[in-house]
Amino acid sequence: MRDEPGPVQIVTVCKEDHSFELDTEALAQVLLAPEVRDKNVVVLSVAGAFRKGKSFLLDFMLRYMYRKQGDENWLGEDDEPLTGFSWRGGSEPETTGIQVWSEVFLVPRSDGTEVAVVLMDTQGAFDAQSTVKDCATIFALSTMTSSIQIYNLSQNIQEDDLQQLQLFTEYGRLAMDEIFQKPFQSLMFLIRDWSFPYEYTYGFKGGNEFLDKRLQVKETQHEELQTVREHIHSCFTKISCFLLPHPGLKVATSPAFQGQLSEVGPDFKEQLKSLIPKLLHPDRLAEKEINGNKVTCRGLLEFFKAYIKIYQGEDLPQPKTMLMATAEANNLAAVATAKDQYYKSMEKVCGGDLPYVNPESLEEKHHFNFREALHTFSSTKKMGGQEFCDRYQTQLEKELEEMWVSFSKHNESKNLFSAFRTPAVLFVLVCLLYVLSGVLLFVGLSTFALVCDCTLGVVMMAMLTWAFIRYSGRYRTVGGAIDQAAGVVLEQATVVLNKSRGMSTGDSKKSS
Ligand SMILES: Nc1nc2c(ncn2[C@@H]2O[C@H](COP(=O)(O)OP(=O)(O)OP(=O)(O)O)[C@@H](O)[C@H]2O)c(=O)[nH]1
Ligand SMILES: [Mg+2]
Repeated sequence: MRDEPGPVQIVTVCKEDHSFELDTEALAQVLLAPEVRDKNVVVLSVAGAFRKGKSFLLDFMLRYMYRKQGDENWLGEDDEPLTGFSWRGGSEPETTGIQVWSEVFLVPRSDGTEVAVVLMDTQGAFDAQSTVKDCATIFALSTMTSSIQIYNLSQNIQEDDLQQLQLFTEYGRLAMDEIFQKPFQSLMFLIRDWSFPYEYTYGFKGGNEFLDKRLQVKETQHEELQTVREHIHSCFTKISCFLLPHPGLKVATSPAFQGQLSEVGPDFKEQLKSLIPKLLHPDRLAEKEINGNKVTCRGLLEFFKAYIKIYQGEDLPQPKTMLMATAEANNLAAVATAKDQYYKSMEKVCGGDLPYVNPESLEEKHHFNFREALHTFSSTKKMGGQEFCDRYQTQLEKELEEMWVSFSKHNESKNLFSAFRTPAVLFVLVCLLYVLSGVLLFVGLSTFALVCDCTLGVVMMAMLTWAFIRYSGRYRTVGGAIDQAAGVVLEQATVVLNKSRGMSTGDSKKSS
């Protein structure tokens, strides 16, 4: 026996570290029920700001699904409390994460097929505990997994509603493997408490006219407004809008209201009776498609698992508040300008083909330009406050230091001696070995002289190899090894020379 149907929490948001968890078992229990698992799935989700009656609306959809057969009065009795997804009055958020109804409804269509309908409720966006990333993830996940997303808005479509939609859908698009022409399916703007029926009538007709006007892209519009609209058009295959009247003051303000229809405004009831059957009409229910293929309940479970993994990973960029994003852009631009200024000034001193500069005077120039670049950075107007800017200043200092190291190395490579250091060392080594071998042969130590000759041969081979590598530019690792070996020899020789010089000056001091 199955339990009483009810909401099932499938995605939870951890309040402390803002991470997401998918309850695979719970979702599997819903989606892998034997009678539905191989049916094509329709997912209807409701998303939007918190405390705007999302769960309340879904509960009327549940009533419709349970009672539609033969019951004209599916909306309910006058004194019947409204149950289903948990909803309530008050100012604090109610729904968390993502929930689905435990029962998947099988709906027969006129063509003889059956589809499985999943109803999905989501956590309200922009509450006091969620970050932008939390809201974006919930919205993106529900949009990616649903075939009909209802964007629940209050009173009007404001420009910031469109901007949020753009941000959230872009976040969803990022997570999808390929960029499709239209990555998501159907989007329905549902405007609650519509107060201007004399301009646009309640329902789909007025709604679609209103939406057309709002989403119109005009040549005369600012680019920012155009981009938002084009983005929204490009993301969804179908966009519609429904204008719903205010449900009455009892619904909105009474703490004792339990959902009894007697206290709901007649206009609201009438529009619900029009909206819900249209939305859930068997032949209008759009099946979930991914990659152009219809998805079954079983398939949906796999997509859920894959998508949540993407949002749990570290690969996606962090969506931020508008202030944070703007401040970051300001600071990055200031860092880039300062770096550019430093680079150009140093290029004038020692860049490209300019001749070798004395290291000390180059360092002086570096310090001067470094200070100038930091000054440019700090005098550029930036948002985000001092502490935020300090972080970018540290980054700038680090990057300038790296540039300085590379400039100084480049300058060093122009020094004629350093260019010929390796052959010079090898040449001196050849001469010394030659003389040493002669001396050893003279005193009769022919075995040692032979060793010397062999070493001399090796060094000469190294010299030739080095010359070939420098000429051809190939086998550079071998060239690097020879350079390194010559460097070590030179270093050791300098140490020995310094030591012997130190000893001799010590001796002369003692004797004096
Ligand atoms: N003004 C107004 N209030 C409504 C409407 N529909 C429901 N409400 C009331 O809004 C309040 C919140 O309803 P919920 O369904 O819990 O809202 P929600 O959007 O699911 O809230 P969260 O789960 O916290 O995001 C309840 O007191 C409802 O009576 C509506 O169309 N207009
Ligand atoms: Mg809710």
